[in-house]
Amino acid sequence: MKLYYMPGACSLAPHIALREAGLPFDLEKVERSKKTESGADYLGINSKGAVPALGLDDGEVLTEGAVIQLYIADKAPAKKLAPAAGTMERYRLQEWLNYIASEVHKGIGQLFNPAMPEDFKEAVKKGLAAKQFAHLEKALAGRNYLLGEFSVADGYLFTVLNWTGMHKIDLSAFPNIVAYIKRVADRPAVKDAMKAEGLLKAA
Ligand SMILES: N[C@@H](CCC(=O)N[C@@H](CS)C(=O)NCC(=O)O)C(=O)O
Repeated sequence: MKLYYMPGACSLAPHIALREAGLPFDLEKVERSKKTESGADYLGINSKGAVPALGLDDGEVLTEGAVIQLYIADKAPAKKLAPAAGTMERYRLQEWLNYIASEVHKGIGQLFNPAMPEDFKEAVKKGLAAKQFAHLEKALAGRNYLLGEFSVADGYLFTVLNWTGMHKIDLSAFPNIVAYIKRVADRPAVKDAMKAEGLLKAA
C-alpha cells in the first residue's frame, strides 16, 4: 500500500492507523503544486486533489480519510482499531468518524483559508468552542479514548485537534481535550508517524 500525504494534514490520521496496525506501507508526499515527490501528477491519482489517498496493491486507489482508516483497521483485525462490522460498537465508531470529518475537521480546517477575514476566523473559533469542543469535552470525561479503548477515530481526532496550536486556539477551558491530545501524542505509533512527516524531531 502507498499513502499519499502532506505533512501534518489530515492524512496524518491514516498514517497513524497504518503504524498502529503494523502493516507495511510506503509514503509519498504530495506537493502544493499537486506533483508527488516522485514527480507523478497527483490529480491523475486522486482527481479530487486532496490528501489522503491510499494506493492499494491491486492498483485501486481509496480516498476519503474516514473510509481509508476503516479499511486499514479491517486489514489488521487483531489490533482492534475498529469494532467488528455489524456490531453496535462499529456504528458508534462510524458515528465518531462522521462527526470528526464533518464537524471538527472541516470546522478547524476552514481556518487554513488565507482568504478568510480575521473577524470571521474569530467567529469560527468561538463557534467551535461553544459547540464541538464543548461536546468533545463532555464525551471525553472519565474515558481515555472516544470508544473507551483506542480506535482509528482517536488518530483522526488527534490529527485535527493538533491544528488548534497552529491557529492559536486556546483549549485551557477544555482540560479533558488537553489531556486527550497528550495521551494520543504519547503513543509510540503516533510519535513515529509525526517523526516520519517531519513534525517531531527524531530522538
Ligand atoms: N473529504 C476529504 C477531505 C480531505 C482534505 O480536506 N484534505 C486537505 C488536507 S487536510 C487537502 O488535501 N487540501 C488540499 C486540497 O484539497 O487541494 C477527506 O475527508 O479525506
